[in-house]
Amino acid sequence: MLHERYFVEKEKQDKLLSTKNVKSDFYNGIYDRYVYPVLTREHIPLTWRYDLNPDTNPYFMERLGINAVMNSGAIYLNGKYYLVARIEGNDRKSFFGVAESDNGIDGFKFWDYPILLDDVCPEETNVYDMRLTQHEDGYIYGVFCSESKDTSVNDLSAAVAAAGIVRTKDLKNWERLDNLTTLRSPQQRNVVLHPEFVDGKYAFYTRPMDDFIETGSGGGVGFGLCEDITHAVIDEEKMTSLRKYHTITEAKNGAGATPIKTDKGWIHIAHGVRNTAAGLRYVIYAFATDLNDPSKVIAEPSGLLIGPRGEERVGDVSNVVFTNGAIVNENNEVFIYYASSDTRMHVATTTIDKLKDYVFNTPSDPGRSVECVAQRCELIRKNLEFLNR
Ligand code: BGC
Ligand code: BMA
Repeated sequence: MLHERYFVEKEKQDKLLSTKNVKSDFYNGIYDRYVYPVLTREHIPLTWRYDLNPDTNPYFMERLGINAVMNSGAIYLNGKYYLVARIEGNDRKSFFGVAESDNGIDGFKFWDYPILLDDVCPEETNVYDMRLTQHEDGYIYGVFCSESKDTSVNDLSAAVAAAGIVRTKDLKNWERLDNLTTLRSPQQRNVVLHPEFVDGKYAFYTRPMDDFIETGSGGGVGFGLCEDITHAVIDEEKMTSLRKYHTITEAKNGAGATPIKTDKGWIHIAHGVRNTAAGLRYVIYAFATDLNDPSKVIAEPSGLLIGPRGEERVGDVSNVVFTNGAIVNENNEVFIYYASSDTRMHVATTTIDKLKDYVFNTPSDPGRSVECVAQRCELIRKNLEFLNR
């Protein structure tokens, strides 16, 4: 016999899962935002949290609670929208789970089990932020952050971040490959596999960093090639999108969604971080790279594409929006999945045409207030002329 509370909780969850999403009244012409998040901790199946047997759980208590659902990789397969979410337990450990939807904006439902990775790294403590890449070699790759305690120093919190790599064909059976080795960068986070071979090699966007939190001399998003994906080693990392003083990427930046191929270039949706009195502020920005040389930046619209707004600003790590997945469907509609404040997942929708217009026709940041005002005055002048013509 199930506990009576089970039925109450089940009904609440069924209602949540069947709630239709609607566009919010936010407008910028670039993308639409939605009223409801697409995934929250409330979306996690009851079977993952409760012991349903009243003999062993007479009070119908959560035995293994879930704290947050965030930073999700995304992929479109056989007409369905899949998120591989970062799920964080009450124990602070993150893991991955697949949620599936028919339309990409609502109805996301987790599969019966989370992903149980092969236990190949005894020192690995935490995993998070998987990027999914449908590679031209036929596999779907998942590249994620694999975090271990740094035992080389006498500091309880010291950690090392590396890029873990798995591959699959069906999101069910995952083969764990060696972690990425970058010969010139001691730590890596926010690594993304490019979907095509470059010079016959696997190409990764990296994020060279000297330290666990600080990128140190790391100048931005890196790019490196490797021959063998099963033992991935990158020697030289070229720089692509750079960190810049007094911009949204001043403290750090990192690749987000797997780059989107368009006729004008690869479109990248990444994150930029600046430091504030209230801690690190994460926003989402976009840029484009050359079709023939995906490390070469060819368009850099000014400032942020998505910043935390309204309730998105509040959560476990407030004032953060973060993306590691986007989907393009057969109608060239784009679904940008982003988490707010390390707490919940949202979607913003646009189209390839709008995204191209945004990336290639938005002026770039001139870098100084006075020039930014001049740039704006020029826009105003043209507008007033247009209005009075
Ligand atoms: C957390 C991540 C965070 C990173 C750097 C990790 O321990 O799990 O969410 O991005 O630290 O602050
Ligand atoms: C990290 C990221 C994310 C997280 C963000 C804000 O550096 O890798 O996991 O969303 O910080 O806490």
